[in-house]
Amino acid sequence: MTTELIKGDITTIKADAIVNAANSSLLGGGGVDGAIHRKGGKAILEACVTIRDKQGKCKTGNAVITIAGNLPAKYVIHTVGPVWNGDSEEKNALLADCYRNSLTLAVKNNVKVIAFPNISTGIYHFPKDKAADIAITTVNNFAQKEKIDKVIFVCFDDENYQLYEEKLNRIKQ
Ligand code: AR6
Repeated sequence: MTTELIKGDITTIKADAIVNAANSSLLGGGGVDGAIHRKGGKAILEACVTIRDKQGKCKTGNAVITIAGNLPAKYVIHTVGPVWNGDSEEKNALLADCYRNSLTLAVKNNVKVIAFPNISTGIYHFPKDKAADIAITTVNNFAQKEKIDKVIFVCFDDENYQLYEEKLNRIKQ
């Protein structure tokens, strides 16, 4: 498994799957979730509604997979990050669950290239530095990582991009 860092909009990425930082309703919202539903079209929302009808809301740390509608990716993996409200081991573990459960779902669906946004670091206010450490560590420790060819970290804002650049370069050295 290799990792790649991109600065930009995840809705433009042609990966087998892009990950959405959703909320437990799975019915859309702002941030990256809003962008994915806007550009992907209503087929994604319909697929989310079908999942909700079957299983109810998506719990924090869990992930579900849908088609990607009009997006260049094949699938969207929707995961629900934790809302930050002060340091706690529980929140850290839930953010790690998002990455691990998304990767597990990717493997199950034969996804080889997967792109992640910086889950929870926008509207959910998770500290960016800590979130980047959790994301990179969890991806690198993923048990079945030989089944994934590439993980793309897509950073939308400068601060996240710089953090990931620094941390990924440190690992490579
Ligand atoms: N491509 C890539 N990254 C993006 C994009 C984009 N088009 N747009 C924003 N980001 P957020 P959260 C980055 O707020 O914190 C929604 O309302 C952004 O800079 O999208 O997990 C959901 O429905 C930030 O670094 O997600 C939930 O209610 C990162 O994506 C809630 O927000 C995550 O920011 C989830 O909050």
